[in-house]
Amino acid sequence: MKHINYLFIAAALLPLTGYSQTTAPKIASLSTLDANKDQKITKEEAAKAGMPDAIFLLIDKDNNGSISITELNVHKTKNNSIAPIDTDKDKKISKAEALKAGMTEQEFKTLDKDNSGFITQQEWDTSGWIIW
Ligand SMILES: [Ca+2]
Ligand SMILES: [Ca+2]
Ligand SMILES: [Ca+2]
Repeated sequence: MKHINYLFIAAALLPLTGYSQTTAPKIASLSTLDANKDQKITKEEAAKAGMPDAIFLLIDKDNNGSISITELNVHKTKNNSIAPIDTDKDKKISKAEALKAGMTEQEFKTLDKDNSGFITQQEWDTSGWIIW
């Protein structure tokens, strides 16, 4: 299993092959997105976390050039299914699926509150992470 996981990660890290790179779902935590902790996400901060401009504009509802926590939560309420990163469709995120989507092992441990080895939709809902 270990080897398979590494293969997945290696595939996810392949630089700009143009294959699945643009359509693969990305995830990030609020704390990663808001690098300077001022409770808003600027375009620069979003870009650094790998968020495409189009998504930024979508979430920045009032078009003031930054995403407030409120705007982020509105987006999260509407786009919070774990389905895009639940590749084997068992309704929970395994560690392999999480790492593939860009989460670190430490972050996975934090989100997997009951230590089941999986992040459930419920755990995800309260996590402060978003998918785009
Ligand atoms: Ca900020
Ligand atoms: Ca805004
Ligand atoms: Ca799964």
